[in-house]
Amino acid sequence: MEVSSEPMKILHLADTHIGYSAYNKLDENGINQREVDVYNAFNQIVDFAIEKKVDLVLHSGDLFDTVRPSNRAISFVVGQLLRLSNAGIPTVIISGNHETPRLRETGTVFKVFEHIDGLHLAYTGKCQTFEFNEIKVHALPHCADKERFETELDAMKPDKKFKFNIAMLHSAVSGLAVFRMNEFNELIAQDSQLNRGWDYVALGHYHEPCEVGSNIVYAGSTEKYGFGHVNQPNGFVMLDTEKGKWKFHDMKIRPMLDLRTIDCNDMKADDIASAIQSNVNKANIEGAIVRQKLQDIDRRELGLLDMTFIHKITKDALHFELRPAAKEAGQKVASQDAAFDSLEREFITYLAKIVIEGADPKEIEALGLRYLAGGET
Ligand SMILES: [Mn+2]
Repeated sequence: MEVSSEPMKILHLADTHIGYSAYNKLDENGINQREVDVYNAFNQIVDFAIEKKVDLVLHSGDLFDTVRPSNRAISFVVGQLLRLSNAGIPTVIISGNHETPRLRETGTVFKVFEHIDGLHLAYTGKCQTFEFNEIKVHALPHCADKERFETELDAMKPDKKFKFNIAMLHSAVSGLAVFRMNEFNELIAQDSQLNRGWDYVALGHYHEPCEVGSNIVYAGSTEKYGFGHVNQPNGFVMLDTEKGKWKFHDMKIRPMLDLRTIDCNDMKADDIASAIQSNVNKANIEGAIVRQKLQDIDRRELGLLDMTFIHKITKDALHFELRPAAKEAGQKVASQDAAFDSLEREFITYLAKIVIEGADPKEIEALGLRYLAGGET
């Protein structure tokens, strides 16, 4: 058999978090609008892959938002993977920390996809390799066990028999800079573990697209799942194996706006409402997800804020939230906003999403929060 030496166009994406939903707005079919937005982002990328006739799709983990996605989320993904399969586009997917069960007995949603033609899955906590002509993909999924992850990662190396070697993993990266999500079960790779002569490292986990080292790339997330990376672009990466060059493609998604923080010191409720109105008027909030931070607001004035008025001036937004950081009598308190993406909050959110076998979630939560407060790990 003659092996083709055609250069390949590879699409790298990650962190699609299918099944994520938020806020109260429903679409015309009664489905949570943010859940639909997250589906739409994935759908857009599959459209692009088919239209541009890409040769290979790599998904670097957190395909799903949870270990047990809904039937709707699963059937949506089956549909999209079949579209790629029917178009003759091979796809490699590794599991991420959001969808990997802690215990094997829980079973994995990835099993559902095993019979799709051209789909290659790595989800059993060990590195698997897949070959596409002169390209070899070394795919390391999330591991429930950190030591296992280290062992697998350390054993990975480019195969010189292939022209182009790609490593895929779903983890934080630590080195001169640190790229992490502060998630309870995240794994961390040292950048030295990634600098081993790979032609490309397709990373998932960190939701902001960025290059950690030469051709070591986070594709970023395809949507925004909170205000954590509010000002960062969302999309995917296109990689050209001939030139070894990659390019980030920005996608059009629903706007998320963090309005300018209002310093509420010495302000009365009416003045604060006017300041909010002024911020809202300056922004285009139609259909957007909007947050307004109120710094050092007096608790009394917060209680007097005319919420009917604020609701009226923000009704065109998909979602509008106020984030007040109250001022205690005579003393400044740390902004509640700082806690927004805190480890504690992340931990509680995470617990709510997972199923813990044989344990009381409330006890786990209390225990975890105690550890976090004590700085123990
Ligand atoms: Mn993620």
